Amino acid sequence: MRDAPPLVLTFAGTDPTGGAGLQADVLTLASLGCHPLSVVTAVTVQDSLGVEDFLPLEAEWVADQARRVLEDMPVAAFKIGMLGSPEVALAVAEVVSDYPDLPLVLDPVLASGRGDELATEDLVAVIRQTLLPQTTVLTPNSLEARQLAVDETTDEEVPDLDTCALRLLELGCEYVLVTGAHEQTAQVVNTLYGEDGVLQRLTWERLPASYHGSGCTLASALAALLAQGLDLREASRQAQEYTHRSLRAAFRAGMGQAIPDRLYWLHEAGEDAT
Ligand code: PXL
Repeated sequence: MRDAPPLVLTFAGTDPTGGAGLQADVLTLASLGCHPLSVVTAVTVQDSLGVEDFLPLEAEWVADQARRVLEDMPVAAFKIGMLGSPEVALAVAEVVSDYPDLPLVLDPVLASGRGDELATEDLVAVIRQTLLPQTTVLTPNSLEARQLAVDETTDEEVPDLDTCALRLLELGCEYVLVTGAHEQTAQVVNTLYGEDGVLQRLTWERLPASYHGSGCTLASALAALLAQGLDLREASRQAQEYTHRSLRAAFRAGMGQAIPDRLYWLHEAGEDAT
């Protein structure tokens, strides 16, 4: 029997479109050679246009799913996506606190691609207080970075993105990778920050469509590559490259956002052979 590939445990909400959430994570992790372990945090009702509704699981069910596999299998990395409620976030924070040496990638899912709210201010507060201090790499888009860095109960002016990222580091995460697709720039600029400031700034061609689950793809790819032992800068570069290629190969399955093809290399291999 061969050795198991690296096991990556994702905590995520289900997305019946297969575009984002748990399904995006599973496809990405498998595509990059890891075995996905998946803990459902919430169930969503959505289509390619947006999220209609969601139901968070009972927190105890989330913790039980995770503890059962964690006691059976040697997990190499965690990825956390949509949490659905403050109670679920607390339960997840408690589970991962028993594994402080494992890399943890946190994608703060605060809204859908269309902007449907997926996290209340209470949930954001729990993420700040209990999950950021346990996070190896936080992967907010620029909107999430601003929302997490600024306390909405004050009327403070939002500082620039670099300052927001430094604040997120002060809240306890080791690294922050801020993605720039939502910024009004000709190209997409993604910036990796560590305690010494900017560690890496990579620029990507701005692609023409809007994509469902691009953030899930990036965060899962990063978790997969860290599970395989790549150092952070290299994992960040390769995860962005993988995401960019998945988006380039995206297809339109419904009326809304395009779905990234996390298995793009299957078709590339086919093209080479003919
Ligand atoms: O792309 C963020 C995201 C993550 N997880 C779930 C989602 C979405 C966006 O719609 O539905 C379950």
